[in-house]
Amino acid sequence: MKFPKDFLFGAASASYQVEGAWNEDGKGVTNWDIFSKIPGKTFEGTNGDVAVDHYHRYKEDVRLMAEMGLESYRFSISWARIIPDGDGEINEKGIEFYNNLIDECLKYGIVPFVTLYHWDLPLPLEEDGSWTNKRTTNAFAKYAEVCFKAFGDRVKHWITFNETIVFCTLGYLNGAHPPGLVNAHKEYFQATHNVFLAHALAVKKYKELKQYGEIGITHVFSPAFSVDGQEDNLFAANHANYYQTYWYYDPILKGEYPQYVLDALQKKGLTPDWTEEELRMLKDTAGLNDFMGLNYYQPARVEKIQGTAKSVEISRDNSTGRPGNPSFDGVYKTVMMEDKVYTKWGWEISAEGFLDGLRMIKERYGDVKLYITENGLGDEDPVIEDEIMDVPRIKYIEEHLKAVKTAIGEGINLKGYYAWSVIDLLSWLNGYKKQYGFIYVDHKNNLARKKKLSFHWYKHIIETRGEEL
Ligand code: 8VR
Repeated sequence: MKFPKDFLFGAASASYQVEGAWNEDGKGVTNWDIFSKIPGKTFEGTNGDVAVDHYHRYKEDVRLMAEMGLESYRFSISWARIIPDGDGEINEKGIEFYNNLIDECLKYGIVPFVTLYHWDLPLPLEEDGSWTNKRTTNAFAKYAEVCFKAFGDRVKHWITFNETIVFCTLGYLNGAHPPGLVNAHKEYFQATHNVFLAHALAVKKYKELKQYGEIGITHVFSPAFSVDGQEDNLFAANHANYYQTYWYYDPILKGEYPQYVLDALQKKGLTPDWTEEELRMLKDTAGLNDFMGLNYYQPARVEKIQGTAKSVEISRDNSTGRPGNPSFDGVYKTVMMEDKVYTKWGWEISAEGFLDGLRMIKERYGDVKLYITENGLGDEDPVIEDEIMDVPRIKYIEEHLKAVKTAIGEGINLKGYYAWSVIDLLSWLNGYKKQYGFIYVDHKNNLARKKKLSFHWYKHIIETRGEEL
């Protein structure tokens, strides 16, 4: 079987991780411009000031994507390039940059798939309460509208937010992302609600503009499974799915929060401040979502904590996706299992978990249209006689694409696959050591680009529409 004709083979990036040019052409300062420079926050103090210089080299990069046969490029817009202070004046130079990038993609027939928020927030909003302040919510709606009007004639695929769970968990529970708060439970839930509301406002606006494209959100997809058949661990896995998946997916796809979590929040005094009108807004816009984007790297293996949990430990290891953290409420923890396979950063490799998770999504949310908006292998790539032989990455993507194919065969409405990442880029917390790309960037040679083995492999997969998988 070949993948259907309308299925998009793509790859992804994010503004802060690739662009650099952090203070050029009128761009405002962001939360990450500041946070990454606080000693100890990132691996070897790396930051996005230059990143891989995509801002200046986008033409070369898009040409390489075209050579690879890429059908779609998912990238994010840096809010602070468009509206430097968050909710004030528009910066025409910022609009110009993304116009050029979009036009460059279209020149080769590459479909631009645009994320509005991939974690870089204009500093004035960050300093005024970040996502706990509804000022940020309203500012986002305005920023989104500016983007729809500037780019919507050519961009027909929009993602509002990337991985709300990650920037809220790392920002408010374990201090590893800005604003760097630890165990701020109330703020955490408030921030998630304010993001869902911002998403709803943007979706409503997008539909009012009648640009006839599609809009959705991208969430982490990390389905939780019990480590065994024991009752309390099965309970823990279900509990984890409520907090880690349904809390995020339900307000978007069902327009309401899961009652199971609401009841617990009320008991603990953690219910976000919201109005009836806001809740109605979520309800009214749920049906307007065109798709859900899933970023899948690994499932969660869950175990019930007996007794009381240690509080969240703030170490880089625990903040970068390696299992081991207790849940904020001390009910369960994620664990590494002996019979599973892990990457060098401790992320489980499991295409089966992916497929089982997709079935779980179909069961709860029906036929919603899905895109895999990220999936890939973080590795230190082997270099043999000057060639980047990233065979483990090929294996990883191959297995996951097979799972996608099986899912489509089962009637799961999957319309595209975006490998993370198109090019090696800056990892938020792991510097340049952890590579994900099809294109290598030589940091010792003026950031020169070089095709990896996986580049040629993915090109073949796209050409043959995955027939051999
Ligand atoms: C996703 C993020 C993306 C990347 C990839 C890979 C990190 C990284 C944590 O959570 O959307 O920005 O972020 O995962 O892993 O290493 O930078």
